[in-house]
Amino acid sequence: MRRTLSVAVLGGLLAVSALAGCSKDGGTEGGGGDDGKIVLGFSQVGAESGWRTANTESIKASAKAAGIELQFSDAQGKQENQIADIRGFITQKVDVIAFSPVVTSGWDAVLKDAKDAGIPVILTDRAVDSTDTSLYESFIGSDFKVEGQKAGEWLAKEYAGKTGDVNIVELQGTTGSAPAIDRQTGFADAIKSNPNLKIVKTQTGDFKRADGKTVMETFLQSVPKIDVLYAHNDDMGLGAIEAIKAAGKKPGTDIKIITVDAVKDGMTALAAGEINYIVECSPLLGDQLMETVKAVKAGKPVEKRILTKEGTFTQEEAKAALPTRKY
Ligand code: GYE
Repeated sequence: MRRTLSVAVLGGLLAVSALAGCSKDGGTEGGGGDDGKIVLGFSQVGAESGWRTANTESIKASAKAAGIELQFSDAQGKQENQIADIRGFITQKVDVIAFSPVVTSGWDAVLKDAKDAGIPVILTDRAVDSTDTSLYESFIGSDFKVEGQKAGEWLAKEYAGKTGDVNIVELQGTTGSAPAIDRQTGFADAIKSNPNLKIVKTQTGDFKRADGKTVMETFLQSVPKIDVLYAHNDDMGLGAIEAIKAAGKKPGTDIKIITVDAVKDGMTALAAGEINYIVECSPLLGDQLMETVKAVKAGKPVEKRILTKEGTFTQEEAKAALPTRKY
C-alpha cells in the first residue's frame, strides 16, 4: 500500500490515480473530496506492537463511523517513508493530514510544505520537536512523561524503607521517539530520590517483542543480579519474559516487571503474575482524531493539546479489567 504512495510522489498524476484505486478505506472519490466527503491522509508508524495494531484499528473504524474517507499508509517504522507519505498526500490535495511521527525531530520542512499547500496537519499519539507550533493544528495523545513517572512511583513505593541496591534494567522504545524519551525521563525523575534504585543497563528494544527478548538475553548474561525490568511497552516486556524463563528465572517473582500500554497480552501476563504493574496508554485515539479533523475542516478552533485519559493496573486490577478490555 505505502509503496504505491511513494510511487505517487515520484510518478506524478498517473501514480496518484493508481493510489486512489488501492489505498483507501471507504469512499469512492479520489483526493479532494468531490463528493463532499472529507479526505484524511494518515501516515502510521508501522505495526511494531499490539498497541499499534489497536491504534490502527481504532483509526480505521472511527473514520468509517464518521463518514471520513481515509487514505491510510503504513511507514514500516521509517521516517523517510512518512515524509514521502505526507508529500504524497500534499500532491493528492487531501483535506487534512494526520500522522504519528516515528521520531520527534526532522519534520519542519515537510510540515512547512503542508502549511504552504494550505493543508492542516494533526499529530496523533507522538509529538514532534518543531518549535514553530503553527505547523500543526493539534497534538492528540498521551503524556508519556507522566506514564514514566507513574511507573517509577510504583517502584519507589515497592522499595520504600528497604535497604540494599535494587538493580534495574530498562528496555527503551524506538530511539528518538517521543514515548521512549519521555518514559525514560519520567521514570528516572520518579526514582531519583531513592539512591538504592539503580538503572544498571538501558538499551532500545524498538518497541518490539523479538527485540525485547534478545536485549533481555544480553542483560541476563551481563548483569549478575537483576531485580527489576522496566520496559517502555508491553511487547518488549513479553519478549523479555521469554528470555527470563529460558534463563531459569521466574518473571514477576525473581525479577519484578513494569511495563506501559496495558494491551490484552500485557494484561493477561499481569493477571497471571508474570508482570507486576502496567501503566496504561490508550491506543483508542480514532474518535478524538475524527472529531478534530471535522472541526479543523469546518474552520472551528481546536485545542492545541488534546490529552488521553488513562490509569494504571496492579495484578488484581488486571484480573478485574480483562473480561471487558477492548484491546
Ligand atoms: O506505547 C508502543 C508503540 O507511541 C504510544 O508506540 C505509542 C507507543 C506504544 O509501539 O507500544
